[in-house]
Amino acid sequence: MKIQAARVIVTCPGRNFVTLKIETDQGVYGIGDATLNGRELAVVSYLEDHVIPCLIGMDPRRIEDIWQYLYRGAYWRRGPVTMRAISAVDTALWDIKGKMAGMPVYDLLGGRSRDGIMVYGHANGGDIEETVDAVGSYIDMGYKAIRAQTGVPGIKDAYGVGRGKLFYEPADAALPSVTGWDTRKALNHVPKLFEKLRATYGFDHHLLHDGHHRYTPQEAANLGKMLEPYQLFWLEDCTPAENQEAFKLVRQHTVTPLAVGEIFNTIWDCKDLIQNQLIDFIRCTVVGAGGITHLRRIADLAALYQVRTGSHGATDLSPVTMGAALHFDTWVPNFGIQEYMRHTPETDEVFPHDYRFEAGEMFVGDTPGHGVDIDETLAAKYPYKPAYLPVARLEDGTMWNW
Ligand code: GCO
Ligand code: MG
Repeated sequence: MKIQAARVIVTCPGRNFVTLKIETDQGVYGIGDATLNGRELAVVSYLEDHVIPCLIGMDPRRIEDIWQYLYRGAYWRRGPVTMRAISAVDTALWDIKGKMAGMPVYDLLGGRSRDGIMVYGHANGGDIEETVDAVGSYIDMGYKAIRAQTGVPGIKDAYGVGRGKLFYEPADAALPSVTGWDTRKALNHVPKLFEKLRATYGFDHHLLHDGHHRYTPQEAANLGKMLEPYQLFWLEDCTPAENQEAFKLVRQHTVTPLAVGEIFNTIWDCKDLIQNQLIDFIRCTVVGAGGITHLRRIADLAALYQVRTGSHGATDLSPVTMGAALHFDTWVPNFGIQEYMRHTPETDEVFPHDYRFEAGEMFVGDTPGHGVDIDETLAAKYPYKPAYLPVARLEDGTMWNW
């Protein structure tokens, strides 16, 4: 069996997605997500110019060998562009493997560990009252877990506050828009949101919050301590994680559960965090961290230290990633939770899939492979549209972490 052809499909049904399609000489094809929000075209070139020429003629059944070839063979290892390209190839090959075996990917991995996958949605609002209402609407939709983000008085375009109701789309301009940040204002405000949420809805639902890399370790520890009475499911990206040791300081001061990893791209980014039990959930994804093959390694390491998975699942991860992630989540023994921001209807039309949402959980189908396809005719109707993530500056103009 050989890889006969492969091509990259870029489409923008409301936002940009990059999809790799690998075709074999036996008429079976597989698809993988290669979307890197705001840097999509870098991955397109990496795949078209440096990966696809090497793939032609390879045996698609050799998933591990191809992974090792693309990782070690690049010489320049790791990084979001390289690892997204590898992820896309890996995911497409697992899709092919499932189709050839007539089995859904979760069965190839080792079968079901659960039926339903608990997911969390994104509730947000311009102020605390709006956000409290938004959380109520997610509770009404049946969600058991809800992330809450609110506008902060005095901060321009606070992170996570969308303009629509269901869809917060951060890549909002052809060149980066500038948002503001002020940690003191956030620290004075965020605990009030969760105090109000618990007073309104009690403690029956999981509440999550995303710090989005904004705090220093000491500030993150302070926020974690202040949130303890509200029993969050997790505080995410509380401080930048390039320095994994920074989490030691946070961990010393708070028992608020910590989650990190949506921007990680290999096990090396989180090895120390996991081995020193500095986090409770690892957020790496199928699309970002080397595909199913590498994410499985990360999850197995995490399991040794009772760290659970909590994969990123924002709108900028395509339905291909969502489908593959749900198969992974159905199998992985140390599952924690899956982010599910929902996609727009036009996106769901471009990417037909068999997963479904019901009463706060997602369920995969039993279609062989990962159960997601791409309608190339429809995809062609939505040409690429340049879109960048915002940047953030402090009030004195200092560049900060968006
Ligand atoms: C999340 C993420 C997103 C990211 C986005 C970047 O927790 O869902 O932090 O909000 O900002 O995925 O492209
Ligand atoms: Mg996040």
